Amino acid sequence: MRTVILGVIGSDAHVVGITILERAFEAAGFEVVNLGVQTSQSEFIEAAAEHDAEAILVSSLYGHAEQDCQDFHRAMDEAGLDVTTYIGGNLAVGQDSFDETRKTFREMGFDRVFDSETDPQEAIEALKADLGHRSREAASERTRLRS
Ligand code: B12
Repeated sequence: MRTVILGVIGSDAHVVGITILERAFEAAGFEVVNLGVQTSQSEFIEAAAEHDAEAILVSSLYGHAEQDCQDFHRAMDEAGLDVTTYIGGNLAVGQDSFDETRKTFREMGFDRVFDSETDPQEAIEALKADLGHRSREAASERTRLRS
């Protein structure tokens, strides 16, 4: 079964969103390791390595996501982790348009960025597509190496 790591990063204590996401991803057939609220970068990384996860789903509601996610992808690289990363929630404070917010987090290394209006089903479909794509790439790489 495909495992995803889910949690709310930093000092953020908003729990309702990840509870809904946990149930939706489980119903869609994923194994969900829910780290809960106030999760540090290293807790996400350690859990992903321990559970051999295929994706990390970061939630942030309180407006400090950009600070909390600084150097997250560098720390993942240093840990030798290559997993799909999504972030979602209320990611910015103030008047930024969501396009700006998406750009900021894409540049930080997240594969996909979701706003607080996201239907969990949308993220599930996106993850199925992204993981399918990665599996196909890995399979064709294996075939290439064998030939
Ligand atoms: C309930 C609530 C609280 C409760 C939280 C209780 C709890 N334990 O969960 C309490 C009262 C404790 C609280 C505190 C604070 N809150 Co508050 N809170 C809310 C409120 C009203 C609802 C949040 C909620 O539960 N929504 C329902 C769930 C289902 O929706 P959701 O959380 O958005 O999650 C969905 C999507 O965002 C998305 N999603 C979320 N994460 C991810 C991740 C991925 C990968 C994906 C794909 C999708 C996704 O999918 C989820 C499911 O559909 C919101 C306002 C609002 N209407 O959103 C403010 C809000 C989030 N809070 C806010 C703030 C500022 C705070 C405080 C900082 C206030 C303060 N000064 O103390 C503190 C922070 C405390 C802390 N350390 O976290 C702001 C954040 C502002 C910003 N980001 O710009 C908001 C937006 C209110 C506002 N308009 O100002 N809060």
